[in-house]
Amino acid sequence: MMTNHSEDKEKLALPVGVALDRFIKRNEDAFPFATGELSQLLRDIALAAKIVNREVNRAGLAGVTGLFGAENGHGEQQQNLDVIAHVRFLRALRNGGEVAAVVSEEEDDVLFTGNEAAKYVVAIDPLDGSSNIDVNVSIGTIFSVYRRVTPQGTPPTVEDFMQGGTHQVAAGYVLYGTSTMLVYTTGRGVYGFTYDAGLGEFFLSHPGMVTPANGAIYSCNEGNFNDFPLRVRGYIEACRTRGYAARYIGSLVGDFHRNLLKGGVYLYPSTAKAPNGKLRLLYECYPLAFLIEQAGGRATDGERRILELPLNKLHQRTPLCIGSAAMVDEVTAAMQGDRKPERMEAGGKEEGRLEETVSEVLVASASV
Ligand code: AHM
Ligand code: MG
Repeated sequence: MMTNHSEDKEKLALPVGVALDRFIKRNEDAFPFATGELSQLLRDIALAAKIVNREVNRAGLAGVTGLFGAENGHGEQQQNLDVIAHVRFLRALRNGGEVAAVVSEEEDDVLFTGNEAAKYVVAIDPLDGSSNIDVNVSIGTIFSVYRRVTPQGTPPTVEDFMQGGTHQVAAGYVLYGTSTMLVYTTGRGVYGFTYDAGLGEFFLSHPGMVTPANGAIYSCNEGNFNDFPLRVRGYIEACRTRGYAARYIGSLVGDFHRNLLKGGVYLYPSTAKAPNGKLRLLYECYPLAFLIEQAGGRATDGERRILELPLNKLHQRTPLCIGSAAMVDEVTAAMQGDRKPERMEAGGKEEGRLEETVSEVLVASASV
C-alpha cells in the first residue's frame, strides 16, 4: 500500500516554535488601532538583548570583564559590561526611532535620543547583578516602557518618567542564564521566549506565565539578617522553621525568574546600610511588579503596593517584597507591625524579642 508518511516526516522535523517577531506582530494585528510603534520598540529591545547576550557569552574571552574605572550616580563602581550593555540598549532604542528618551541606571539624567516625534520613553537597568558579571553567574536586563505625557514633537522631560508604575505600557527582562530568555508583558499576561543562538532568534517557550499562588522558597541576602527590620527577621525565622529553601543568586532577574516559575518570595528590605532599601523603583521594582501582578503574584514595599508608590526622583530606592501572592501577603502583613507599633501596644505586647516576633508572624500567616 502506498503512503506518503506525512506524519513521520512532520515528527522528523518538529516545529521550532513561534518566533518573538511573529508573536509581537500577531498580537499587534489583534488590536485594530495599534500603530506598530510599541511592537517595533520591543523588537529593538530584543535586538539589543541579542547583542548584549553575545557580549556576555564571550565576556571572559573578549577581555571586557573588570571595572570600567568610573562610578555611576549611586556611587557604585561600573563594570565594563555594565557600560557596554548601556551603550548597546541606548543605541538600539535611539536608532529604532520609537523612543524619545531613556533613563538608565548607569546615568544620572534623562538621556534624549533625538527622536522628539516618538511616542514612548524607556527606563532600563541595562545589566543588573553587577557582582555576578565577572564570575559567570546569571545576570539580566530590566526594562519599562511609558507612553509620553509631554506632547510628541516637543522635547521629552523628566515628567514622562514620573508617571508611576500603574502607567507602564510594557515591561520585561532579559535573563542571561543557562539559556537566555526574554520575558515581557504589555498588560495582557506574561510571555517568555528562549533564545536559540544558532538561529539568532527568540522563540516562545513560556506562554501565559502564571506564578504559583504559594511557594516554599525565600530569597534574600541573609548576610544582612541582623540589619533587617525585626518583623522581616521574624518572617525569615518562620521560613527556616518550616524548612523552606533559601535561594539567593544576588541577581534580581535570576532570583525573580526562578521564583516566578517555582513559587517563592524575594525580599530586599531596608537595612542599616540601605535604609530605603537597595533596589531602584523606576527600572527595577516597577517593571518586575508589573510582571509579577500580570502573572498572578504580588509586590509590596512591606506596606504598599509597589506599582502605586509615588516616584519622587528618578533613581529612588525602595524596599521590595515580591513573588507568590500568599507569601508576599504574609510578609507584608507581618511588616505592618514594624511600621505601626501602636497595633502591638493595643495588644499589650512588648516588642523586641525575636522569639516573640516569630510567633506573631506565624499567627499573621494563619490569618492571611
Ligand atoms: P545592581 O543594580 O548594582 O546590580 O544591584 C542590584 C542587585 C540585584 O540584582 C540583587 O538582587 C541585589 O543587588 C543584590 O544585592 P546584595 O549584594 O546586597 O545582596
Ligand atoms: Mg540594577
